[in-house]
Amino acid sequence: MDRTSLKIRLRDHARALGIQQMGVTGADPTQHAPFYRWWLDQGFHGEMTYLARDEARARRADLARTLPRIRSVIVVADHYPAVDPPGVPEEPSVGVIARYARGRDYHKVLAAKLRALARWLDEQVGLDVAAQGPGVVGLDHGAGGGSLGQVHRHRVYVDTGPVLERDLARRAGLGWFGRNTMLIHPERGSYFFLGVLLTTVALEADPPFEADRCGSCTACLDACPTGALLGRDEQGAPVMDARRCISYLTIEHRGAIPEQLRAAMGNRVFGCDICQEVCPWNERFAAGCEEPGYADRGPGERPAGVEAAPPPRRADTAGRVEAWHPGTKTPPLVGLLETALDQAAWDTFTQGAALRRAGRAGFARNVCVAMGNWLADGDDPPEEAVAALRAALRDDEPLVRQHAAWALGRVRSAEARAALEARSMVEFERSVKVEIAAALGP
Ligand code: B12
Ligand code: SF4
Ligand code: SF4
Repeated sequence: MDRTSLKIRLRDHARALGIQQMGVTGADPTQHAPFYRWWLDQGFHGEMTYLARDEARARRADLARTLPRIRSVIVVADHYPAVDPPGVPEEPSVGVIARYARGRDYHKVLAAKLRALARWLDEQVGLDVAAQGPGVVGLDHGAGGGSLGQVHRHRVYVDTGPVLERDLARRAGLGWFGRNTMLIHPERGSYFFLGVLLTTVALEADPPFEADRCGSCTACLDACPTGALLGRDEQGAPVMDARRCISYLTIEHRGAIPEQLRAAMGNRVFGCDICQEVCPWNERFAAGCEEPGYADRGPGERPAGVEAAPPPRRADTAGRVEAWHPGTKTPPLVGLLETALDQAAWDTFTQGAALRRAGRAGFARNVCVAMGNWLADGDDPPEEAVAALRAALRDDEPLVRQHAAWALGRVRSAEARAALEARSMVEFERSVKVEIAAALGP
């Protein structure tokens, strides 16, 4: 089979596995290494130090360091549902979880599909070998420089290694870099995951996507509530200061949320889709998806395809097999905070889900901020909301207590003030004491 027909059949097989778009590019080193370095030098990556390690940076620049004899890169786009109408959800008592994280962990779902694709590729290469007759093992499909006698190798990455996935996707023809830094497909918008299969099999490359279809639009820049999107540089690269991005703050950042950015988070408790929601390419093309695992879920439900975990063994949770949680569809903030304050409920809620990455304390921190935004300036805060924040003020983690104090400080009620005063008598952690003092005011 020649390289072109192999690619066509590979694409058909990808579709059969539920992958909507696939492209192929060569393994030449990236042209974007200087930009990437500049971006790190500005400190825009914040605490994501894994992006800056020397070894990982060198591997991003040249994939042959990851897979010697690499010949091709297969890039796939796996769509997740764009379920809500565009726009900021108006109900501040409900938490907003980014669309990509409402179902099953995409790393696992997509990596499984890519491994299946790699196995299929192996079988095809094997068939070719058989067609050549005995004695020819691991035929290299490359035109020239074929290395008979060598076994083919593949590596699968879904956001799990030093690979510039969006650069490879553009090179493989899947779309362009929007001003919001997302890779946008001209017929599907940007609500998709990227996955990459590095292989020593030589396949025909697709033409890269050269156009920039943003035109004069700046909707994403105008809509970003924290000013994280800085526009394009003189070469045309879209620039983001990740330290200001709500996605970074709610998922990757481990410490306190900078106070000046808390109000801008609104009711977002995990990730952010605003710069995708306002994008005309999503307004026009975003749709549902076929992958059941990515669907959102109701109260107490696990993501589709995730089996119940064995009962926990810890003494404090012994005997509790399934704990309640409010799901990811329209979860009330109070239910989310109660979930994040209870280890068993948190474990159930995040089982098999990308949500777990924020960590229990990080997620509780995010929900406290959202509750502070919801309850600020309201004259009659719901009793259960204040009760949940008071419970958060007793959490083991200072990070949670600190943000609970901030939220209670925004609540105008005697009960909230009394809770802060009582805690100030026993609190020992400096960061929390400072937050309580600020909340109580002069
Ligand atoms: C770190 C990271 C983040 C960080 C930083 C994001 C960022 N914009 O850099 C944070 C935590 C903020 C983040 C957020 C999100 N992320 Co993220 N993230 C990544 C990760 C792991 C690395 C990205 C990276 O290296 N950033 C550094 C910058 C410099 O690199 P870059 O974005 O690839 O940008 C390139 C261009 O600037 C280009 N460039 C350079 N010169 C030039 C010149 C020209 C002319 C042009 C056009 C371009 C260009 O060079 C860079 C490198 O190629 C990737 C997975 C991966 N391994 O690639 C996922 C990834 C980018 N994230 C993804 C997703 C889904 C998200 C969120 C939507 C999640 C959410 N809903 O909250 C948000 C979106 C926020 C946004 N607007 O980007 C998807 C994106 C899919 C897509 N359609 O683009 C990826 C690919 C993961 C995956 N496997 O699906 N993410
Ligand atoms: S994900 Fe949200 S905070 Fe981050 S750049 Fe987009 S709009 Fe701004
Ligand atoms: S909102 Fe406009 S500028 Fe931003 S990525 Fe979409 S088309 Fe480009």
